[in-house]
Amino acid sequence: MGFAPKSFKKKLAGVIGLGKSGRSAAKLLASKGFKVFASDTRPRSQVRESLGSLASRISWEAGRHSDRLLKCSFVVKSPGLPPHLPILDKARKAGVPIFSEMEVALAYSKTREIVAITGTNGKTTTTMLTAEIFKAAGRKVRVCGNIGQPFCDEAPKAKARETLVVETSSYQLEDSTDFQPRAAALLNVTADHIDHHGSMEKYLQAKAKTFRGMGRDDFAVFNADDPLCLRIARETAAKKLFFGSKDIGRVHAWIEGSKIFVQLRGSKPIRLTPPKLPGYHNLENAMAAALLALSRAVKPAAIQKAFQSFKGVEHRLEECGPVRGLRCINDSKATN
Ligand code: UMA
Repeated sequence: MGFAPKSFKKKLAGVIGLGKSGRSAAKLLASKGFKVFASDTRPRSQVRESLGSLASRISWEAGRHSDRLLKCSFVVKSPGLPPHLPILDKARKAGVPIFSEMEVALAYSKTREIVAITGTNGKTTTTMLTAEIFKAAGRKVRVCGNIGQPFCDEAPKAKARETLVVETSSYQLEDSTDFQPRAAALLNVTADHIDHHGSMEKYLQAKAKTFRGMGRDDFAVFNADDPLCLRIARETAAKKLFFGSKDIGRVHAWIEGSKIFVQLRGSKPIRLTPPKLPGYHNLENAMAAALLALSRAVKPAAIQKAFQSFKGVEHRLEECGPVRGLRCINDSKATN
């Protein structure tokens, strides 16, 4: 069962980890009338500094995760925390529900118009490009998630007509249930974060969670050239859209020469000039973003407009000029 705020009579919320997501969750829950007890293993002075004015509005501990957390009605787990941290195992044993920061945030959101992007690589660029396309179509957009803006900061502010464009990581997904984006894309899957999840299978299962809750009116976008994406595609009830280099005629977005073509069922192929970004993978990112947009009834002209103006994400495969004949690229924002 997902996070249902009204089901907790005691209104005692635990938050584990006080980085970006934990702080945001603690602030949101305190503003919704919960008594918050938050816990972080960093030294007291550091935790106090990062909490700022929130330090006087909630209870908190530093340097450890004490059993006081087990007295809470539920706990919110920061995404980066190892899934089998002793305090989390104790919570499971004691029957204390564990929720992700994403799930808490979405419970307070008024919009159902969620567009999610996940995958091992390319998430941030595709999230930004997708948001730009929706903006070019005149939609009101909020961007949050793994991209660096916590869900709890943005999702509760979203009005019913706004679109939430979210970057989801396997860390955020592993503790979430009831996640139902209206459109979602899986860009690629390669071995990653095995130290955190414990196995490739568990990593895949976390990624698959984006698509399992989707319904028959939702749209799921997959990379047709990636066997692991195809495997996850089998697990969703959503309408499937594929992009890829091969099987022209069976995919909904493909590349011919320097152009991208997109075609939804029953319509004519649409030719688009992709954004000027380096690498084949950025063509894949653009195809995914275009399919997400078309599935939410964005007009091709808005996609093309955003493709033309999109300059990429700062510190992501950013050209920084030649140095002594070498082409230099800044990719310092990459997490892999
Ligand atoms: N902590 C504990 N106990 C522990 C371990 C950590 O209390 O046993 C505390 C640390 O002292 C620290 C806090 O937990 O104060 C860190 O929490 P966190 O690792 O969940 O990090 P946040 O600052 O909340 O940032 C998270 C995401 N980080 C991770 O998933 C590791 C950010 O993604 C995300 O931008 C942010 O939430 C906002 O949503 C970063 C990332 O590297 C960019 N993601 C991975 C990736 O892209 O590969 C998944």
